[in-house]
Amino acid sequence: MDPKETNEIGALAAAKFLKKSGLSDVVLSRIWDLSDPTGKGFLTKESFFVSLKLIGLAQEGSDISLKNIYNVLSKPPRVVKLLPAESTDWSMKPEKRQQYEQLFDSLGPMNGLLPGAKVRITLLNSKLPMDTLGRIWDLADQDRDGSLDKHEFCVAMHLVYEALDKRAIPAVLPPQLQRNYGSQTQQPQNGGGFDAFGNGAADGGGFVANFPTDI
Ligand SMILES: [Ca+2]
Repeated sequence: MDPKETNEIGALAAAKFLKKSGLSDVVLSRIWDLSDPTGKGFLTKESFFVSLKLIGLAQEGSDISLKNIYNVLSKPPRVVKLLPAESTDWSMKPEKRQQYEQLFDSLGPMNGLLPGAKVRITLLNSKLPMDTLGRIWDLADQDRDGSLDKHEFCVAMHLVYEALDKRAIPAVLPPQLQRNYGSQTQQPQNGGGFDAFGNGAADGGGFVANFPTDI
């Protein structure tokens, strides 16, 4: 046996990974026995997929047995790192949202929209790094029309303040900040993106120190 064989997953690494499913050790050891029936002590690529499928079955309450292995899962198996609730909760306090909404109104939206150029100045005043602001913009402008409506603006401001609080900006928009949080409706994703931060050096006039820090 070659322990460096890349297509094999050692027992320890596999166990660590499978534990992220949140299933009990009893269930996981049954899954392990079924996935590694000959007791090799490691999982091959195929037996790893078997174990994932069995996890999916266990998570939806089905029998974990090899005869169910071809059943179609109602949901994909969940094997996610369990993060502390604090770091995944991006919800905005109602009073904060209200303050962001007031700020939105004070910036003089046209037809309920603030153009990127206008928001850009406000965001630059936060003094956050440009790449952080660019990522915040990409997350906030959910319909990618180059403008922020009231909700998108609140998301942008919320992310700015969280970033100023040394929180890492998420790679995708957290569910709590999605427009239809709680409903199943998906926002249409249009092409033709707009990058408010990609081009053009900031002209000095933008850096007015009027970024509201008292929110
Ligand atoms: Ca938009």
